Amino acid sequence: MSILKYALFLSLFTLSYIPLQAQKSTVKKSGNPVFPGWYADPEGVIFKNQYWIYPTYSAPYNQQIFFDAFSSPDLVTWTKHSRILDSTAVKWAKRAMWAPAIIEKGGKYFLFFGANDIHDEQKEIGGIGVAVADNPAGPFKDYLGKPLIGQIRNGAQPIDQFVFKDKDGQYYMLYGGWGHCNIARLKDDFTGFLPFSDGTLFREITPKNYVEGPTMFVRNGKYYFMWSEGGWTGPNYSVAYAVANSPFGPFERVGKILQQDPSVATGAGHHSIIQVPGTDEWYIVYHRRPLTETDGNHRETCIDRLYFDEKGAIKPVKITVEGVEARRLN
Ligand code: FUB
Repeated sequence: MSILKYALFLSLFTLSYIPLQAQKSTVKKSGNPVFPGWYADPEGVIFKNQYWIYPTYSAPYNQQIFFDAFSSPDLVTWTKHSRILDSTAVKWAKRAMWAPAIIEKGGKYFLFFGANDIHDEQKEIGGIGVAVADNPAGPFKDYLGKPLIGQIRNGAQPIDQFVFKDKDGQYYMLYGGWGHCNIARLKDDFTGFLPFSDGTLFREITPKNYVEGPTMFVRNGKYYFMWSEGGWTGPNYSVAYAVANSPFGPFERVGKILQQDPSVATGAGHHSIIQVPGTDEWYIVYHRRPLTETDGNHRETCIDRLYFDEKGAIKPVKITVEGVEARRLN
């Protein structure tokens, strides 16, 4: 080979090699959405060193008759578990099966869900139900044979429940649509509720601008209460929060931390929070609508990082197309 030809070969080789190397050193990311399909109201949790997401199947109400779940060892690779709960296993649930929340207790997995989109408890059966399984991937069976909450209390539609375990081991349910949020003390076996000292079962803790989708977690001894604001079918759906010294508040709205970004997506809301156990690493799991879509149900499940400032305030979330870096659990 002549020197000229060799130089040409060398430069061509170098040119094609450099981008490949750069690509190899790029950190693996989840991308957003983290899995394909129209899925909303994602409940992100960790079971046995795996991440799990339990979303609403986002479709017209009469087609919302089952739940799929997704699991991942690292937030990047997701496995779909189809129809972990189906309306055929819940004789009172006919449609609009929404917004799952799940906890593990004593080796059993309890999946709480809304069903039937009730507006009048005198005329309709529905509300918040609970299903149980021996495995996070199901199959789940109806636990009670009837709704756990089938009434409208304090103006709250019985949907969008979240189950919160307090520091003393007491489980609470926070729930409610139509701009009202209630908290209730769950019985140990999740078959009903225990009265508060004033005899009531459902205590209203609604903060300013609350619409639906409550969730709660504790960090550094403080109770962070978060919720969705705006209308879920529109671009302005968003998430705000408050902080208190108790799960009952009082909750003074601090401000929005999740909302649309005109360069990324609209309607970012109805979220959940994952903390990597034993660390101060936090993720927000939420849904949003692609910029190309206006159909209310065209919602996708996404994950981004959640950060706090030095005073414990939640920093506004940067919603991304890239998603989060691979993060395995030990
Ligand atoms: O997915 C159905 C409903 O949309 C949920 O219950 C609301 O919170 C909203 O996200």
